[in-house]
Amino acid sequence: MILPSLPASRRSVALGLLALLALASAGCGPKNETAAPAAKAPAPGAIRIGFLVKQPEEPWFQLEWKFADRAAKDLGFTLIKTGAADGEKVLAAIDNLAANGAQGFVICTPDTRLGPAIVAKAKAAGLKLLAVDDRFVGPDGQPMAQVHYLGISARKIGESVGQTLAAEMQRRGWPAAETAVLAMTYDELATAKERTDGAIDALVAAGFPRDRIHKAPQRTTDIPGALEAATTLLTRRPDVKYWLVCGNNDNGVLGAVRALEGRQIPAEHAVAIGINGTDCIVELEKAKPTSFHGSMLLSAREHGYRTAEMMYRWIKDGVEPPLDTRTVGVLITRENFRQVLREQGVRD
Ligand code: FCA
Repeated sequence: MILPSLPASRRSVALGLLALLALASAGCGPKNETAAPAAKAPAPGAIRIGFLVKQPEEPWFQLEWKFADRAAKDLGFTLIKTGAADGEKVLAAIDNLAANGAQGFVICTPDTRLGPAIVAKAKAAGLKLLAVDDRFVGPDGQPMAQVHYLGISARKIGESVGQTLAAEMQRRGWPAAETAVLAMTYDELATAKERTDGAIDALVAAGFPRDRIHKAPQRTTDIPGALEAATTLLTRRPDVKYWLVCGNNDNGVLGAVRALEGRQIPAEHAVAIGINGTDCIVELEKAKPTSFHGSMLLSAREHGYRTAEMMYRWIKDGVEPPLDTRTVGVLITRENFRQVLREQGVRD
């Protein structure tokens, strides 16, 4: 069962079923010894921590894993990495972690509405839980504030994208009447919506006309999904000469850049700024500049190393992590990316 491909109504039914299944396994399964709090903390070498990510093919998540691996090496615990692209895989992975003697896990869920099912399952298995990147959403559609979370300051980072786009437009002397914004959106995910809303609001605050801001909703958050959405939008707006591009992350913006190229729009007629800074390195290294101007580099170290370390301390010493931790982003461009990536330990 792949939930993201189901229509919205069927999806909520499927999610409900998953939640019920998780609850059922909590109540009716064989009596679960691990559900009771451990009498004493496990020895460091016996600590096993899971790290589940929704899109293991995305460089961002590979880097989170790389930093989590480093934490495991430094602190002496075992890290169990799993890619889980749908709800069924997530629930199976949690079972697997419990069977393998893990005491907790960090997760970027493939669907934030799986939150209640994941919480129920983790509780039944006696596993500690920390959500990273994408915050769980409860049945009321609100963030599950009681679930420990580390994510980005999404709105602020989006605003920086918008401010940078406005400044680049001004520097190039593009008239507003010939310029438009292409916002690659994925509003189903709160952190993604906050990012693009922030970028759009900052552009409007800088004086950009709201009616020249066009949203291209992505069906999937990978490059093909973005390419398709951007191509549809660009085909409908052949009159625009200059484009400013923002989006949820690097892959969304890269899809738009490929779509602009497909429409024969010259690289110097567009400025595109991504978020992550980790999935655009090849793009920034290209000898001939594309319209991909830069990206807000997030801290994969904080999201990978720090979350794993928080989980470790929680299991070993009983130190509960803060409920809500937010991280910042810094702009990287063709001019500074090599140096910043080196300083951040992303690249040697
Ligand atoms: C979400 C996005 C990722 C990354 C992360 C911090 O999970 O899908 O690309 O931006 O937030």
